[in-house]
Amino acid sequence: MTTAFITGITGQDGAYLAQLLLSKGYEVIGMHPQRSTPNLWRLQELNILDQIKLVEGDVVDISSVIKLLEVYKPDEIYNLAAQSFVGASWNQPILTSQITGLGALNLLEAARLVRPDCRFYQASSSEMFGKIQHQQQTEGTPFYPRSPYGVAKLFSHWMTVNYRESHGLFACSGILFNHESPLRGIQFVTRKITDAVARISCGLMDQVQLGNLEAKRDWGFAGDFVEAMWLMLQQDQPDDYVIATGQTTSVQDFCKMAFDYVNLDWKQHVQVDPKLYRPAEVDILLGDASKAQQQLGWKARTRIEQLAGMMVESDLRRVKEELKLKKGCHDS
Ligand code: NDP
Ligand code: GDR
Repeated sequence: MTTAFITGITGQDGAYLAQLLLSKGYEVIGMHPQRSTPNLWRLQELNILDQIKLVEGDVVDISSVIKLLEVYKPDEIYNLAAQSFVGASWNQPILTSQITGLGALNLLEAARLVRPDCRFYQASSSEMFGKIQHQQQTEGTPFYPRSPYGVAKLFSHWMTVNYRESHGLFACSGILFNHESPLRGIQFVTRKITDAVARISCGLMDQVQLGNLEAKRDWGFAGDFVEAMWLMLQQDQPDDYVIATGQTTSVQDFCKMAFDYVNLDWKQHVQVDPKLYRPAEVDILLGDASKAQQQLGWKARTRIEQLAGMMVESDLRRVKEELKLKKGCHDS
C-alpha cells in the first residue's frame, strides 16, 4: 500500500486530496497543527474522517515533522500547510513567512534526512506572479510577488527547486491558480460571496461588504486541481507545473453569477468598503496550463458558472440547516 503524508489535511485542498488518494487505495496520514479544537468539518463533510490517520505536528517545528516521517515512512509527501490568506499576511508577515516559507523548508529538510527517496509536492501559488508581466502566465513567466504571502511562497518554491537540483529529491512545485469549492474558507472572496448570497436569499442579512471588485482571478474547482498534484508525483521526472483553467473573471462578475443563481440583483446587495482594499493588489491572473495538459494529461473540467452554482447550492443547504436547528431550539 502506498503511504501519503499530507500537511494541511484540515484545509480545503487537504480534504479533497485525501479523498482522492483514499479512492486510489492509499494509506493517508494527515498532519494538523495542535489546536484546542481541531478543524475537522471538511473531513466530516466528505465523510472520510475515520479513514485517515490524523497526527499532530507543526511545519514550523522540524522535530515534530522528523518524528512523524520516521514513524510513518511515507512514499509521497504533500506539503499543503500554510497561512494561506493573502489579506492576513500584511498583518502577520513574520508568522506567514515562518509557516508558509520556512515551514516548507523544514519539510524539505526533514524529507532529505529521513525519506530521501520519497516524492515531494510543494503547494506553490499564482500569487508569486503578482504584478503581471506576461498576459498569460506560464512556468517561464518572471515572478513579482505583491504580498508577504507571495514572497513566502516564492521562497518555498525556489527551495523546492533547489532541493531537487542539489540533493536529487523528487520534488515538484505545483503553481496553482485560485481554486475554490463548497469547502473553501469563508474569508476568501468567492465563499464570502456565496455564503452572503445564501443568507440574503434566506432573509438573514441584506448587504455584504467587499473590497476591490475589479480584481480578476483564474478560478477553478479544487476537486479538479488536487488531481494535478497527484499526477505530478506519478511522472518519471520531477518538474514544476502551472495549474489553471485559462479563463479569468472579475470579482464583480463572480458576484453577478452567484446572485443571479438565486434571481437576486447583486447591485442591490453588494457594498464596497475601501477598508477591504489591499495595500498592494494583484490586479489580474490568467494561467496557461498547456505544459500540464501535454505532460500530465490534466485539464480543468469545471467551468466558473458551474463552480459558482455548486457553492451557492451548498451554502443554501448549510444556511437552511442552521435555520432548522435554531427553530428546533426555539420550539423545544
Ligand atoms: P487552507 O487555508 O484551507 O488550509 C491550510 C492548512 O494548513 C490548514 O489545514 C491549516 O490547519 C494548516 N496549517 C496552518 N498552519 C500550520 C502549521 N503551522 N503547521 C501545520 N499545518 C498548518 O488552504 P488551501 O487548502 O486552500 O490551500 C492548500 C495549500 O495550497 C496552501 O499552502 C495554500 O497556500 C496553497 N494554495 C492554495 C490555493 C487556493 O486557491 N486554494 C492556490 C495556490 C496555492 P488549521 O485548519 O488547523 O488552521
Ligand atoms: P487570493 O484570494 O488573495 O487571490 O488568494 P481571495 O479570495 O482572498 O482574493 C481574491 C481577490 O478578491 C479581492 N477581494 C476580496 N478578497 C477577500 N478575501 N475578501 C473581500 O471582501 C474581497 N473583496 C475583493 C481581493 O482583493 C483579491 O484581489 C487565494 C488564496 O487561496 C491563496 O492562498 C492562493 O495562493 C491564491 O488564491 C492563488
